[in-house]
Amino acid sequence: MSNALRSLQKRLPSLALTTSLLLLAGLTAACEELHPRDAYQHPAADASEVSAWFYNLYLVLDSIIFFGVLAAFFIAIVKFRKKPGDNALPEQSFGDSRLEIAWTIVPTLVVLGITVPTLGGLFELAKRPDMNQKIIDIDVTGKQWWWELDYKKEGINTGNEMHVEVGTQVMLHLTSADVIHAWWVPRLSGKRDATPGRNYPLNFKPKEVGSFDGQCAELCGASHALMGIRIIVHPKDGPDSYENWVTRMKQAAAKPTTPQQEAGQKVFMNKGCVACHTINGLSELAPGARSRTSGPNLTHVGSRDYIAAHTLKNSPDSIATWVKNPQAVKPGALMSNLGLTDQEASDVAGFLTSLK
Ligand code: HEC
Ligand SMILES: [Cu+2]
Repeated sequence: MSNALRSLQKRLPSLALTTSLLLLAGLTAACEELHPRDAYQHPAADASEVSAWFYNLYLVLDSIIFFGVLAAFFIAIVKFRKKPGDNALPEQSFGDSRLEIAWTIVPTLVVLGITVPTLGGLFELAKRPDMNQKIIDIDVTGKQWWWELDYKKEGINTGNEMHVEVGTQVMLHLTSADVIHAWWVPRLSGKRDATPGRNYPLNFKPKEVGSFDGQCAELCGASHALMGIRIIVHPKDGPDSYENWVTRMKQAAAKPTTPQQEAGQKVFMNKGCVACHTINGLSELAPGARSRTSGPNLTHVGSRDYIAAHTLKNSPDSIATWVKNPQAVKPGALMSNLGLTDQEASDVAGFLTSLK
């Protein structure tokens, strides 16, 4: 045995101990603060509660195994360490059927203990919800690099920020317009692919009012990392209720009230924006207009928390930055750089911000 190997062998126990302690410290630190995408300690819907239950089950089972193996390891290195002056060959053993049976049965039981409940969980998640209750149906289309959200029954088309109601069943119908994307808002449900030509369901019932962030979970091109999601869960009553949001969204866009907003509206109508974006009550007035969905519907863009799929906090400044050079914000963004002047950019930003 080389010297290096021998010294490594000597240091092995302390190395193993340090690694385990570090791991443990990392785990406890991770448990402390509420991360916006932490599904396992703070699930906020029935579907994510199922995942959280399994996460915790595996955590317990795996910890038992991990610490069991670690204990056996330490016992072995202490008990069977070479004693000074003892140069005899250790006792040689050749096969032990009790041991072999044990290490066949125990892992089988562990695997079964994980598989059986997991299958139950899969069926639970795939169950079609009771259709005799209020259901919010939303067609979700993944696009490079944003999400089109279509509420067919309500007649609302919007992007990136999904609004739903606490305690009400949500049914998503996921597809894609280009490559494979994946919908993932961890605190509300597991991941589901959005695949071109397919329609995959994803069901959940939110239990908590608030904003929940997510992310496209499939490597889908240059700006995959900038394809975020936000779900806003509204209360059932009060000024901030889901029904009030629906009523607001069904209204046509606000009319410009200041000279800057008027100038901005002209930029929108004359600089090519209508080729890709719809503003209900306005785009129809453009020559040859029809509903355009290659870019997000902007009828109420001023009421979003973020723009460009959770990439920039919504503000007049960030809209101006975005429209002046989308690719600088989001590499490969499929919005043309229309060469707006600073004035045009800030006018159109003022106009779009007013569309609450
Ligand atoms: C070639 C099509 C196209 C044209 C033309 C276009 N856009 Fe876009 N726009 C897009 C796409 C695609 C996105 C989504 C980009 C992303 O998030 O990856 C977008 C996003 C936006 C957003 C952010 C919306 C949100 O909710 O995230 C704003 C604001 C916007 N465009 C304004 C404009 C304005 C103003 C013009 C005209 C000066 C314009 N766009 C011209 C395609 C276009
Ligand atoms: Cu994607």
